Amino acid sequence: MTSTAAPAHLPTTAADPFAHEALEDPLPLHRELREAGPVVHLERYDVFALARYAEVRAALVDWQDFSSGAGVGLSNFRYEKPWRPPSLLLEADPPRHDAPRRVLSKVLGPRALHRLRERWAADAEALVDEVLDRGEFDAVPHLTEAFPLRVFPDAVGIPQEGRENLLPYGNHAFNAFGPDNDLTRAGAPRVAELSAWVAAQCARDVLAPEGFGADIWAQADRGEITPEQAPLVVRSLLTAGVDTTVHGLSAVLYALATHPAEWERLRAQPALARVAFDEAVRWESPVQTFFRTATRDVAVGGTVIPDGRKILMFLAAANRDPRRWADPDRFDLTRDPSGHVGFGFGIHQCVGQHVARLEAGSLLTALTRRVARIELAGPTTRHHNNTLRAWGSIPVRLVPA
Ligand code: EJD
Repeated sequence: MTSTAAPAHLPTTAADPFAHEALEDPLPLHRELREAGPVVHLERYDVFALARYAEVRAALVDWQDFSSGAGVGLSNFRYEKPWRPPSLLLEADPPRHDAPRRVLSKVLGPRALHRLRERWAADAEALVDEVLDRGEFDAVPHLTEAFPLRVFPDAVGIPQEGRENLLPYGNHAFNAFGPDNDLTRAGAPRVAELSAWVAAQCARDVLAPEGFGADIWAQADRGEITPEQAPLVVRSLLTAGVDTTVHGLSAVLYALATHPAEWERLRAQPALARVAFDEAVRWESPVQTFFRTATRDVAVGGTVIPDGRKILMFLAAANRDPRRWADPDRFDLTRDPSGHVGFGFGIHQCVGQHVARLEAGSLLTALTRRVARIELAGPTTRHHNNTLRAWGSIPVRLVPA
């Protein structure tokens, strides 16, 4: 790949946002990048970084200049072969992006969610009863992984067998947006097996007669997408729908366990569940970063990003930019977190965000009804991923109400 020398006035850094030190605690790097300027050159990968709210949001909205079609990872599909057939939604620009997006936004829309509401509320109450019996336990496997795995694969309509593949597949897909580092390489041995399993779940005759999967195929019958596109649209659900919600739930649970006054506020006012989840998505940014590719020489903050070059957008840094947020490091249920870029912004903004909010709302509501206190019961550990900010372990003690 050819590279144009960065303009002399462009701030530059040798920092590696995908190194373990940065993944363990990215906040110092995010501050450094925001303060360095509106655009910063990342020497190590020879890419451009945006870390301020205004520039990140403007780039997310400007899909014409900041394209997704060359991939939203470091790998530039103009020059490199993607590790799997590109997503029809995520890794596509208009007009090709639009029909698959319309289909998924209908399938995951208010009518579908209305049908799931009561069932998910009951599933959440049953799960919270189970963990209350445990008293002290690790909230990651037993709560924040358990709940999405209990409700989401059934909602899609995939068979029981092999569901243990969902998290490892997603974990690898999100690592693969980053560089070819130890995390990405660690996933490589299972890529073929996991990809084959995921692809097999997307076939019409494997999917249950009712569910998001069947609904996607029904849209193909109506001519909204082609029968060739349908399996890849199902694949998007299976790729983006599990790890993201797991880590979003971990974020809100950790936030509430470590902010007892906010937990009390939520218990007193359970209608704040959605604010709590969105504030946790802002505060933690489970999806930390992804890339765009410049489609022409594009001016940002007094520098020019040349055509074809990758731009790394720091959603997490934007979500704590003091230029936009008062006291940004504070997890605060009295703030209005709307406008955060944790779900992205513009035409690619998370199409599953209402599903995620329903999952979180169901679980948080069940917790507020049955639990008086959530306390950390031991040291937490992070799970490192090139794209996702995740907890590996959150030992908690739940005190029943
Ligand atoms: C994603 C950053 C897909 C897909 C869609 C979205 C993501 C990943 C995969 C969510 C990326 O269509 O396969 S946040």
